[in-house]
Amino acid sequence: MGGSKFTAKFKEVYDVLKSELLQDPAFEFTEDSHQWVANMLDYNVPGGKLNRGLSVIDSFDILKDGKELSDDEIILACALGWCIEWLQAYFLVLDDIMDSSHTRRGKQCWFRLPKVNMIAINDGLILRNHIFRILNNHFRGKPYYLDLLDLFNEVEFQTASGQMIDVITTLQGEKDLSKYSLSLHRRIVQYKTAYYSFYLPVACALLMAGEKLENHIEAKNVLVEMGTYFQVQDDFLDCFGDPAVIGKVGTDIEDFKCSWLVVKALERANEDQKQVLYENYGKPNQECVASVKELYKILDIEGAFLEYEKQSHEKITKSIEAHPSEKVQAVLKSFLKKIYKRHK
Ligand code: DMA
Ligand code: MG
Ligand code: MG
Ligand code: MG
Repeated sequence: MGGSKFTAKFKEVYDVLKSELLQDPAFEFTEDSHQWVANMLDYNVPGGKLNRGLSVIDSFDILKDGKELSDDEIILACALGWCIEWLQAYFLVLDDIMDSSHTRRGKQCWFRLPKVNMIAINDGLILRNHIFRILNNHFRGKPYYLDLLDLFNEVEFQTASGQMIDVITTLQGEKDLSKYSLSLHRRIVQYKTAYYSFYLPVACALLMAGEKLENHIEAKNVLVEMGTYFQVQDDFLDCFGDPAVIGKVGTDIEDFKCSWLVVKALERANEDQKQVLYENYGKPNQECVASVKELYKILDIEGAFLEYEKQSHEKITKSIEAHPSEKVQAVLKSFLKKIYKRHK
């Protein structure tokens, strides 16, 4: 995980944005509501790896090609990075409800706190609205403001659509493992993860650098590929990661998720082993979960993952090296370095 030289500055900007949001003239805060939002933000926004947020300023810095960033540019790039972290917080608060998760970033999921419960849904909406409050505050006068709004709207739509297909494939009464395939998996993860986690940070940096996004379709394709790889890692860590390190306890097996692991297992299983999967996958019962994990061991799904990781890294590196612009190559490589062989 290559640290960013902007980490300290980035964290400072969080406090600035938070205090601006808590003085938003469009809403008259009372002491209670002020306290609620302050606490909700601190609980949900800053506690992650910050990879996505930092990638905006790291990418922008590379695009400036050695030219020192002005104080104003630093603040703007950090604010955009935080908009992505806010977007992520919004999706995670709702994702944890839909996935019946218990822990996130080493703490109870927000909706699991007794005093929060389903207020978490509205908190998700508040987090979402904050993005556009921040963009309005800091970018209203910029020539790329409309492009930014379009970008955030489009990526949010793609992510919500990805979340939709992630959950509708698990619907009760239609639990059918035979429909799970690598192509379905790919479709889900491109939409639910790749656009917002990989394309969005770089697209933000490109817009700040005065670029037009329609000229960067190649970079977008590579970033979507990286995002797919990242979500395969997430699927792997859900089952094989250390909860103390990843900060969450996996639920994919119980939730009947179209995880890369189950797709691989179906590919490798004989008829008897398939039967074990059909009988145990998607049940909220620890013995069933253990049987599935046991089968993953027998089928050496970990070995399959390591092989995938290697091949995917090679393929992405080749696509990066085929890119005509060295600056864009550097942006993509720095992003790939942040995630290759990650453990959290
Ligand atoms: C997460 O997929 C996707 C979004 C848009 C939050 P996931 O449920 O696998 O994520 P996690 O493992 O972090 O709950
Ligand atoms: Mg989840
Ligand atoms: Mg989910
Ligand atoms: Mg997951």
